[in-house]
Amino acid sequence: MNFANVERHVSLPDGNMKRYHKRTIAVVLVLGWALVTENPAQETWQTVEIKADEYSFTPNRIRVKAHRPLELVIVNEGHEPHQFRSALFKSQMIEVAIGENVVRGQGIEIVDIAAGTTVRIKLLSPPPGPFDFQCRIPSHHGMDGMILIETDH
Ligand SMILES: [Cu+2]
Repeated sequence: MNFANVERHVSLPDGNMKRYHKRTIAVVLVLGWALVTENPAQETWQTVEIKADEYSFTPNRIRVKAHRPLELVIVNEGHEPHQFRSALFKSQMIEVAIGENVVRGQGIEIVDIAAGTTVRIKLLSPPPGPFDFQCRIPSHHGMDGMILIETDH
C-alpha cells in the first residue's frame, strides 16, 4: 500500500472529521492494532499527559520505553489553538481521538488541538530514539519538547 499521498495533518477542532483526508481514514488497520485494542488488559499502556498552553508544553521532556504501547494525552488548557507535531508519528500507524471521534492513519505529522480540548494519540510500538515535538503556529515560539524513547538494554 502506498502512503505517499496521505494527508499529513489531522484537524478535528469541532469534534468532526471534515478536514481529514478520506484516504487516511481508509487505511487498513494492522492486525496487531486490532488485537491490542480489543484486549487492552494484555498490554501495559504507557500514558503520558502533556499540558499545552501559551506558550509551552508541560512537561517538555518525556521518557518512555520503546515497543510498548504509548498513549499521549495532550490537554490544551490555553485560550488559543495549538498543534502537536512530531516526526515520531511519520512512520507509525497512530490513533488520534478527540472525544468519540477517532481517526487512525500513517503519515500523520501534525495534530491540531483546539482551545479547551483533549487529544489522545496512541502508538502501539514506538521506535527508540529522541523525537522532538512542537507547535509551529506563527508566534508560538517556545512550544517544543522532546520524547526520549528508550530500549530496555
Ligand atoms: Cu501553540
